[in-house]
This record gives sequence, C-alpha cells and structure tokens, in this order.
Amino acid sequence: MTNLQALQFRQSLKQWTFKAIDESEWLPATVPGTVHTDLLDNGKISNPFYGTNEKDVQWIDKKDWEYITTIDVEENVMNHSHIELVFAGLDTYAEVYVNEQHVLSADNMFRTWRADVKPYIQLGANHIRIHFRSPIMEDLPKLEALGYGLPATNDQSEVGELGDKRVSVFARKAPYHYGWDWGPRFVTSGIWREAELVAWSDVRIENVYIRQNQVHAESADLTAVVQIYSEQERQVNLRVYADGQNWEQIVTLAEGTDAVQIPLTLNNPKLWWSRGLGDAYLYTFTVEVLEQNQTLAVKSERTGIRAIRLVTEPHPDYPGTSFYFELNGVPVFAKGANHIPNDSFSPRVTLERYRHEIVTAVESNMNMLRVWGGGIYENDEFYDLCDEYGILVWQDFMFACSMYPGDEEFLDSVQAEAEDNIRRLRNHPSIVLWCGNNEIDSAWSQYVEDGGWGWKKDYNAEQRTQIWADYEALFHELLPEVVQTEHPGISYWPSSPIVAVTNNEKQHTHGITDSGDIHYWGVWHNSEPFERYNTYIGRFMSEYGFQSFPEYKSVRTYAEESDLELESEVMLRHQKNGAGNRLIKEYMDKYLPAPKDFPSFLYMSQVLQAEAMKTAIEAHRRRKPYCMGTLYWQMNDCWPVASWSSMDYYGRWKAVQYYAKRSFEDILISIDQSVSGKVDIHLVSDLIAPKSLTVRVKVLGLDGTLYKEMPQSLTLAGGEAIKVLSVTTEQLLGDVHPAEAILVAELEHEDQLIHTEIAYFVSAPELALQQPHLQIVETEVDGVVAYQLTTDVLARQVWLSSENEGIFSDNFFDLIPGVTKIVQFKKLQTLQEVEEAAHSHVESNIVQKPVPHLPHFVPAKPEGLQIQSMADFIHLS
Ligand code: BMA
Repeated sequence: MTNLQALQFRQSLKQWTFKAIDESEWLPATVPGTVHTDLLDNGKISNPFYGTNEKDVQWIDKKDWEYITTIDVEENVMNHSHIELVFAGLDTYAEVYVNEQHVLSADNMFRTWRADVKPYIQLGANHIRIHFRSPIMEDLPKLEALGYGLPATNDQSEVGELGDKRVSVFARKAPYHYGWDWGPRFVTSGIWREAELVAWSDVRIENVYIRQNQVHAESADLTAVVQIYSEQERQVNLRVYADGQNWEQIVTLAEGTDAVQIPLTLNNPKLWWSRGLGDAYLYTFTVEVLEQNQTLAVKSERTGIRAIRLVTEPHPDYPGTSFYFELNGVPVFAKGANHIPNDSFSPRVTLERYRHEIVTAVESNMNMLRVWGGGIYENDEFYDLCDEYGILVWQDFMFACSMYPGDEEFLDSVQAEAEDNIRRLRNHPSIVLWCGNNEIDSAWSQYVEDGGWGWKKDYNAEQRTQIWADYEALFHELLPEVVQTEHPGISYWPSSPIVAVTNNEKQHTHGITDSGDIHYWGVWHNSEPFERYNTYIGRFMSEYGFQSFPEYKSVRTYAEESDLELESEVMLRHQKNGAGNRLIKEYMDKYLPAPKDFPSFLYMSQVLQAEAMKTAIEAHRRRKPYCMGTLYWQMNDCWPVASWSSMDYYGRWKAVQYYAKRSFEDILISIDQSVSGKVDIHLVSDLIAPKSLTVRVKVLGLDGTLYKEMPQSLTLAGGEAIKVLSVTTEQLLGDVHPAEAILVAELEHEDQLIHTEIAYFVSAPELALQQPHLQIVETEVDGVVAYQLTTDVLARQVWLSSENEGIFSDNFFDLIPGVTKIVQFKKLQTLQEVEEAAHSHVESNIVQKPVPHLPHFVPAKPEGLQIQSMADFIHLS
C-alpha cells in the first residue's frame, strides 16, 4: 500500500488564542476546549466546581467569544485540488472565517462541519477566526417568537439569572450544559472537538460502512458500503481486506460522490460477544481504491461481527411482550448503568478517564451502558472501548425531559445531526439500540389526561396539538427513518420508557407495565420503601436509582471544613436535587444506625445507596427471563456532587460500585427475604454453559458459632434463574434470637468457594453491633501483595481505603468472626503510564490488529491503607 501521507494531508489546528468579543486582550486557548476552561487556565475565573463558584461564572454564556489561529500552508497542500476545514464539533452558534472570508455557519454542536476553503487559502500564513455567538442571546428571541415556553424540567434558568426563560430546547447543544438534578449550569461555547485542515486530490473515500446483512456461526453476509468522491468518471479496482481475506471488484466511479457496494462473505466468522458470553473479537476492514495498480485512496474501519436483535414478542408464559437483546442467537440479560458525560467540560475527558469508566463497568461485571439523552453522543474512544471490552451500548439521541420545537429548520438540523452521528458510530458492534429520547413520552403523556409530569395543563388546546405534532414528527417519523436508512438492522426505540407506539392510553409507561421498558423512581422521588423494588418489576428496568455523597476526600475538593454540614451554602450547591438531602435522611433513619458526625454521614449515605441498589438489581435478576435488563441510574458524575452515581467525579468507587460488582456476577446467589417469615435462595446464571454448584446455607451467631447448615448440590443450566431453597425463618433460626443471628449463603464450584452472601433477620439498627477488632496480615497471593482480614466480632461494611487511587478486589463487605477474608489492591495507572504502554504497542503492531486491553488497574500495594467498619461511624451503645 502506498504512503497514506501522499494521498491525503491532515493537520490539526493548534495554537489558538481567544477573547470575549468586547475585549481586546487575546489569551492562549486549548483546542479542543471550552471558553470556561480557557478562562480558568488563564486565571480569569476560579475553579467553577469549587465552593459556590458556579454562580459567579454565569456571565460567560451571555457573551460572544472569538477564537483565532494562524496556519501555515505549504506548496504541497496548495497543490491539492480540495482543501477543507473540518470541525468534529463546534459549540454551538459559530461563524468561521478564513483570511476574513466567511466560510461556514454552524448551529448544532453535535454535527461535523466541513468548509471548502480552497478558494480562500493562500501560500504561507492563513488567519482563521471563529465567532461564537452567545447561545442564550441567540435563543431568547426564539422563545419570544414562539410566545410560550416549552417544558424543560432540568434547565436551571434561574441559576443563569434568566428567571423562567428556559432556552435549552432551542439549541442543538448538550442538554446537561443548562443544569440537571446532578449537574451544574455551565453553558459552554468553543471548539469542543478536533479542528483540522484536510487536503486531497482526485479521489477520496468519504465513508466505509460494513453493513451486516446476515450473521450466522458458519458465515457472515456483509456489504461494504463505500462512499467515494472522485473528480472524474473513471474505472477503478476496489479492494477490501480483513483478517487475511480479500475481495475485489472493478467499478466505474461517477464524477462526484458515489456509493459503491461490495458484497463480502466471511466464512466461520469470529463473532463479537458481550462480556461474559465470549470474546469481543474485532476485525479491521481496509478499503483501497486502485487505478492501474496505483493506490488512489485507502481507509480502514474496525468492527465486530454479530447478529443483534431487540426482541419484543409475546410469550405464552407471560402477559405482554418481551424486551431483550439477542446476541448471536443468545438472549442477553443486560446488566449495567446509565452513563452521563464524564465532565461538565467534556473536552477535558481524557482517554484515561474513558478507560476508567469502561474498565470499571467490566470489573463490575456489567455488559451494558446506556448513553443517556441529556448528554452528548460520546467520543469515538468511548465506543472503541465498549467494542474492545464487550460492553453493549444503548444509545439515546440527545433529547431529554423536555418538549422540543418542530419547525423545518429544527428538524433539518436534527436530521443532519442524526446522520452525522450514525455514520460516525455505526461500525461499532457495541451499539445495539438507538433510542429517541429520555422520558419525554411518559412525561408529556399525550393520551392520559392527568398522567405524566403535569406539563399539558400549562397549554391551550392548540398549543398542545402543536407540541405533540412536533414530538411525533421528530421521534415517530424523522429519527426512525434515519436509523432505518443509515443503520438498517438496528432497532429504534422511540422513548425510554415506553410500552410501544399504540397511539392510545396504553402507549405510556405509567406504573408497572408488562411490555416495554420501565424507569422506576418510586423509591427515591416518591419515598417508597426499598422493599418495593421486589415487586415493581417489568420486562427491562432501564432506570432506577438512589443518591449518595462522594467520600470525604472528594467532598473536600469543593468544600472547606467549615462548610461540612448538609445545609451549608456550599453543600447545597453540590446537591442539585431539591428533595435530595431530606430523602437521604428519611431513608437512613429507616434502614441504618445514625451516623455520629458528618464524615460518618457521607460513609453511611454510600452504604444506604448500595443497599438500595442491591435490593433492586437482585430482584430484577431473580425475575429472569420475565425481566431481561437492569440499568441503574447512574454510572458516573460530571463534577463532584451528591448524586445517584456509583463512582464519583474523580472515579472513586462508592460502596455501590462494589455492591454492583457482586450483584452483577454472572452466577448470582441471592437471598430473598421479601416475604415476611420466609427466606428464599435463588440462583441466576448469565452464562451459556451449565455449571455444577453447591449452595450452603448457614445460620451463625454474631460470634461465628455455627447453628445450622443446609448444603445442596445441583447443576444450574446456562441462562437459568431458579429458586433453590425456600424455608421459613423459624426453620432456620430455631431458638436463636433473630437479632443475634447471621444468615450466610455460600456458593461453591468444584470445592472452591466462589461467593458468600450475608443477610440478617433484623434491620441494621436492630443488630447489636459491637466494636470489632480487625486484624490485618500482609501476605502474598500469586506474587502480589494481599491482605488477610479477620475479626473478633461481626464487622459490618468494612471499608478499605488507600491514599493512592485504585480499587480493592472487594470492599464494603461484612466480616464474620472465624472467617478469613483475602483482599488485594489494584492501583490506577497514570495517563503517562497508559500512554507509554500505548506507544510501545503502536510501534510493535500494525494497525490491522485490534488494540489489546492495556491494563488500567495494576496490582500494587495500597499506600496508607486504612480499614474501618460501621462501628467506627456510629455511637455504639
Ligand atoms: C431520570 C433521568 C435523569 C435524572 C434522574 C434522577 O429521570 O433520566 O433525568 O437525572 O432520573 O432524577
């Protein structure tokens, strides 16, 4: 193959400076970036995440900003017949000038923008200027012209000093920039993704799509859909290579852009599997355009070969219709979480941070993330990692909790946005669903007069008709059509949650429905007890959640010692859900002993959240195959805050992350105490192969004395969920006092203990906790430092922490006297270490090969290891 360099020239635009339009001093800027982060880097604003600083930076979004740079263009570039400026993301209303000639108007943050600059570029220095108009000033007139506001529940216009003028819905811009119930309001502007000068001549491959028509174990029937631009009509040879196979076809290219289809058959393809089911094998397909053996253009795309189907069908055993993903013929129980952007200023998210999130998902035994509609279509790296690690992606379009306009200009913009993003992402095998929006169908509730969030009553009949017509045009017509055209074979789901598009009152997910997906927020928003998770179960639980606080170390990054009380101004700034603190306190009073001070409250809030999520996840999994998915709200944070996240902004695992890891194990043993006076033991398998197991149920005293033991051996079929034991509390306890007993369910495979579940017969406040004396002995397992933990009396919620960042093999677990627990630590690799590993990888491999997993966590010794348990955080009586 010829040198790629000669075929196409690419140079990223660096060395930008910026200023507010009404100022004169140009300051250095980082691209990709945002105005906010550039002001921060130049010392013009203080850290917006700290204290109450959020309110002091609200002026930024009311101004226009300019970015300039100079690019030197040499003869070899000038000689190309095409020279373009390509912006992978402009946020949001931007005019681009080259040597003061206007070349582009942009108005949608999610689009890729290209400008033909050949006529304006000159040899030597060229001046590039981008003028960003204030997204607020741009959209206020649209609100005025409409004459009434559209619902936008999470738009914190008041924080932005705009009163009730919510303009977020008019901008095709990340909804969370305007604030959310876990997020601050930073309405950014800037060149938020790569900006490049690209030049080429003659022929260019614009897009390669490896369409998967039919995939079976024996063969995969694929089509390479190749979009090629040619300056003239010509006959060329098109060659496609993958994994040692190649295909060739002679085609006639028309002048201009042409789409060429090359059928490809892969025999015995190595299939792509999600985590837990098999290897996530990836192929790299390279397309080459040749003319008389001369390479004119070449382009590679990586993809995985898999058959994917969203199955929504009736089943004789259950009412309603199913909702599950079938991968290569295997029904997949989806386990995971909802993903939000990793930063309020998303250009700051490094590859390392993406790796941290995806590796955390893998370490937590997940197989799916939902890219939620209030954020961004994520960077390529996010999906690359999901491809590599076998994490399925439920992909929302970026619409959430609001009603949107439906005028032609808006719809055209959304159409282009959907096309750009689907074309960018459709080769990722991880993407298994496109979903129209988050919660809008149920919030508006067109067919149930007093259903939903009460939005409809604010509008007259005419306005209501218009708003719903706009909704349907977008989510029932435009978006499904684009998905059908651009990504055939992948399902479109109009809104999460929805029962199905029925155009009557059965459409919306209100209450427990036996079709479609469900967001269940009765626990939390409606103060319903955790126990309700045991019965509020549908076919696919795509959202449910419970808040907690970040750990002390993280809180101290935004609050001083003197701010450390729940209702301080600083703490309230970092609790965006109005009822949040009250709810945490209410539930904590009910389920846990009272924390002794503020740091203890932080710890206890994490235990509380973890208990809630465990109840939900395990109840959902026990109902397999009726229920086939559980995605808790939410995986991550975009700043340090009290929220529903399982790891905080700094990537620190909260208690719930460790709980999720256990509750998502591919073989689950679950203790169900939801029926009073009864104990049921369930086993759930998410594996394909059967497994021989022994379940050992024990009743112990708080000092470790064994009172009862009930062993049982069985073979658990692949994919099966069964109840293995059902006993009364009386049978288990005999004479033992319920407050003095521990219920243990051990799971063994081939004489190896693979999991221990612990439960109690009374609630946590009723357990007579004593101060445990935890013993810790350093040892080695497989050449890596490990710790043996033992205790004299029951230790609840043992929390290991270290000064260096990383994760423990287990954490927030109960320790029983007489049992030795072994834990290990893995430290997080720094970005530099990851990069060094990546470079040595690039040098030693050819691009064709899938990137192997570079370790993100490496076994290490924790620094300043601390070990505490619940007794340290409460007043012991
Ligand atoms: C769901 C999500 C988010 C929100 C969360 C917590 O509705 O879709 O909009 O942050 O609940 O309230």
